[in-house]
Amino acid sequence: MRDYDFKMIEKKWQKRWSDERIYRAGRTPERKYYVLEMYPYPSGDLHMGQFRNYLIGDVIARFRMMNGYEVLHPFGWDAFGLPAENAAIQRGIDPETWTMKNIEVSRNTIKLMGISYDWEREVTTCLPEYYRWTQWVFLLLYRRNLAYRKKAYVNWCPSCQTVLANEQVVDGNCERCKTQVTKTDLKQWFFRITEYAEKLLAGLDGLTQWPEPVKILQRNWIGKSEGCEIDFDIKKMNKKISVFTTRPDTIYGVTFMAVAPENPLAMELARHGGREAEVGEYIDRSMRISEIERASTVREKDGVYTGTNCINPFSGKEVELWVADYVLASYGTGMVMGVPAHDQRDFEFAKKYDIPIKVVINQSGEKLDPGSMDEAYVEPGVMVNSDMFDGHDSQRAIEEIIDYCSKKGMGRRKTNYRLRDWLISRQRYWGAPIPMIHCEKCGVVPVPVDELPVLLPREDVDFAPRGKSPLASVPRFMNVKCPECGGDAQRDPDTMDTFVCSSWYHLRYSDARNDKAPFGRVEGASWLPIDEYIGGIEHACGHLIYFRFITKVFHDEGMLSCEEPCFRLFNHGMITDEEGNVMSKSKGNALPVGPFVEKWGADTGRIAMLFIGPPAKESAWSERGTLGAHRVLKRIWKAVWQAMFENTQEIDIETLKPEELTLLRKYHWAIDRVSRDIKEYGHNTAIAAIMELLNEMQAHDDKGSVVYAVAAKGLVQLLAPFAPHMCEELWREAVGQGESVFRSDWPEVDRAVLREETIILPVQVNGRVRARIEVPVESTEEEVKSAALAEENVRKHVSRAGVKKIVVVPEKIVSIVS
Ligand code: ANZ
Ligand code: ZN
Repeated sequence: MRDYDFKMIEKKWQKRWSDERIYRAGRTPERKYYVLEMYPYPSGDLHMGQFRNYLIGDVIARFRMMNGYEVLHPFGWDAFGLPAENAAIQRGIDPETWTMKNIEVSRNTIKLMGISYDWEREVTTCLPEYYRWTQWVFLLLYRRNLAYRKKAYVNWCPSCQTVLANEQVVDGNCERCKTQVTKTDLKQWFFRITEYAEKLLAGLDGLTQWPEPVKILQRNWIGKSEGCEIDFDIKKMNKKISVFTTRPDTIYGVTFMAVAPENPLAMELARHGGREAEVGEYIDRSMRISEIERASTVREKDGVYTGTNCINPFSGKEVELWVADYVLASYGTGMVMGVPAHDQRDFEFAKKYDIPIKVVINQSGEKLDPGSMDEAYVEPGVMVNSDMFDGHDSQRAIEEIIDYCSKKGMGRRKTNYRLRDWLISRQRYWGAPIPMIHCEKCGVVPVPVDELPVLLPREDVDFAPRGKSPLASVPRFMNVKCPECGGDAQRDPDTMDTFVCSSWYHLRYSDARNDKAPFGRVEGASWLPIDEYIGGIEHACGHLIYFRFITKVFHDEGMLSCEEPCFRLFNHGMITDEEGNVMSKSKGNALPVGPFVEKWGADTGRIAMLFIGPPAKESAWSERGTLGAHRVLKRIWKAVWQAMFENTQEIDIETLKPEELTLLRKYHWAIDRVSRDIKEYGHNTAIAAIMELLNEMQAHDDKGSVVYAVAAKGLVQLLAPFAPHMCEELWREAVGQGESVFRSDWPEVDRAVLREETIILPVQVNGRVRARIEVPVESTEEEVKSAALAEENVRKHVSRAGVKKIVVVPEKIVSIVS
């Protein structure tokens, strides 16, 4: 037996795998499996904590390879963005040099860990060969009328003379110079994601293998609400205003109206009411508060009267028009009808300014007295003080009133979404230039597709923020000829949000070197959708909505057959230090990979990382874990070398000694466990099963037996996805195989050996049998539950709200309440 010389082994196989291109994905696979981990931002070197999701994905990719799939497991870099620009400003290196250096360092670190990426498909979003197609995506959206320009408010620091991102505004002040931030309006590019609100919402129902929390976050983010718009006449002004409400049943309780400060109507009403000064001052003040603070339920509501009134179309009563900053300009019509008796925000507002409170909905049987209310009554009930609707059930009256409004021409049915269009312009240098040209004569003209990419200028750029895009001061870049009239024109000086780059990278991987199109139709159809996508939950409402949106646009363009980018999403837990702080460079507790691998080897790091706990849960990294993992590998190394692989007779169960049968059973049990656990993200328990098999082998006296050899050979295969280098070495040198272990067939469970009995259990959903499942008698409760929930017909009957309760009566029935 040789020593376990991990340094030699890891170096040797990393080179061989790369030379033999064993991770290379084909063009049009027959039986495909696409495993993807969210790509990183190259801000320096990658540390150990960041490897968890890459390792989780790597095990799955290798497992699928051994199960006869053609696997696509690619990698890339989210390489545009602010940190590169800041580093450039601070250290005087240009952003590209800084970024490419980080990529180089991180790539080597990944290679050290032996992850099965197909480097021939690597994408780097800041390179022209990639961002050319990001620009193409922009033009695609423009052509489909999904990209448009409008004025929008942005955070503005009057001292730095620059636009600030939300995260650069701290307590209303500029992060850098502490000056109070104001708002300014700039013409900016938007993607019309709201056009896809309904599709994005409906699509969630089909994503049965997405974590429920992500879907809930997306549903709330899209925030569909159904109601109506009601029109009010403004007094002594030939003008109507409309408000969006989900509670038209409270229309008789309106005692004031409120307009958002940004709404141009606010000043118009103030002028009409002769209160320009007061209102103007109020607007200035409220522009300094962020939307988040404004929408906060705890902040005291305030506002100012415009001096103008309007008429309730139902009651004919006159009410005051106010400006209030709890009204959001970007939602509904940027106006609300104030119903203090039945809306808490309106209640607080009315209390503060002594506005009347009129109760129009009573709890059945009980009469509410406005004087004694200390909060709004928001529940449904019976309508009162509402003319012809008195006595009606308020819930039903919502529909009646909407119909009545439409019939009388006083309003219309309306569905609103919280989702806003996606602001993609950035007044920054380090991003993909927006491929548009501004011509005095022709207006806004797209750059012709065959002139892409619009290259980011590398020299003579002043990155320091000066209140406009850095590109605006590079004449070489800005001055162009108009593609339409040939006259002098200007480029758009803005760059795109980096979330645009990542909204389509999963598509590029299907055909990463294509220089005629973002990807080929055939390649896209062959590889997409992603089979498993692994990353953090923090992207639930950003990237994970954007990439669904862009995928749907490609689908509608006829370039993709799938409508969703991926059907299975996994959110991994974070790696922390022993005190429970998330491992990160900024916290100073990041474990560098290079020295670790030097000391312990990549395989030890991989086992330690994957054995640390369930992949979905947060887990603490420890020295002890590393030591334990290293010892296990050494034991396995020894146990495998002890086997006599020349013994290849067929095993006849009938003639086996009891000790041999025990080992053989354990082996088949381990195959079953490891296979199931890898599919269900139980990487840690899969390793535990391999360790149980190892214990059984070590307890086995006759290391020369055929059964021992069979178990040892199988163990090498089962462990290969987790500790690929050591297993490849054992496979070729100890077991004596000529081809890579990753080209071998995953071992098969022999149920006859397991002698596993199964039973059939009925599965009820809300009291009715919807399926029958066959499960092993020894299944745990969790296994029975997940088998039940995996049934197609069960899923169909579990309502959108999900599972409320699930009860397993052992060996009898599974009952689900939904
Ligand atoms: C009158 C009313 C009475 C309302 C009542 C609620 C309760 P969702 O469900 O989130 O869509 N609203 C409308 N536009 C607004 C804006 N631009 N800024 C702030 N609030 C706005 O909320 C719809 C409700 O939010 C609407 O229904 C409106 O208040 C308010 F007892 O109208 B409601
Ligand atoms: Zn022109």
